[in-house]
Amino acid sequence: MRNLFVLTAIAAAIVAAASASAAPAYSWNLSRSMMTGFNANPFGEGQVWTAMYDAAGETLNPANFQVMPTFMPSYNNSPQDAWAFPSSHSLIVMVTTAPLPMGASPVVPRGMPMLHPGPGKSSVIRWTSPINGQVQVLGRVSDANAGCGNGVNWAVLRDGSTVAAGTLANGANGDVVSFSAPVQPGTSLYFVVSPNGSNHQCDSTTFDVLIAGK
Ligand SMILES: [Ca+2]
Repeated sequence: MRNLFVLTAIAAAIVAAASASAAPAYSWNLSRSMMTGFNANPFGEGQVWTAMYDAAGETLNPANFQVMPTFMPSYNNSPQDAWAFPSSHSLIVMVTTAPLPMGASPVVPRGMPMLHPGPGKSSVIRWTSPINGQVQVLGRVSDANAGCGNGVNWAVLRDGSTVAAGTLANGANGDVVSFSAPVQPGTSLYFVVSPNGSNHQCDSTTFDVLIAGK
């Protein structure tokens, strides 16, 4: 009887191990990816994420999106690692590596994805699907710096189509993004922050994103 119990336990463990390898967790957490491999671009497990910018301005057209060229750890001598376009002031995609004080605004916690557009240019994070199925997307976008400026425009695109969009007043906290969409390998979602006209000052914007697929 005792041997039968042991054998049953071993069999159950084998089944559990087999199912664990056969059914990977189809979830992608932008913060987790940025905290564990942001020194590459694309980045994250499976390299599904890419830090980008809109080379043509604020077009919301993925044909104009280019890969951010330069990794800048401890950007501006502050606790944020960034992919940036150094010759275009403040055009950056970043993650906080420690709590980041933001003047009059709440401190941004460690591990928060942030985008900062440049003058008349959007910053972008792309997620490219490795699966064929359906994804549920949940995000939260917030103007992280009330110190100056006129707020930001944000958008989420699925390939060339706008799925969600909004405007945040200066310092506004914040908008929720929630939708479900079909995807195939190569389908891209784009998380875009634009400067709201040409005023990009104090446009640091948090963009927390979880994508769950099945
Ligand atoms: Ca602005």
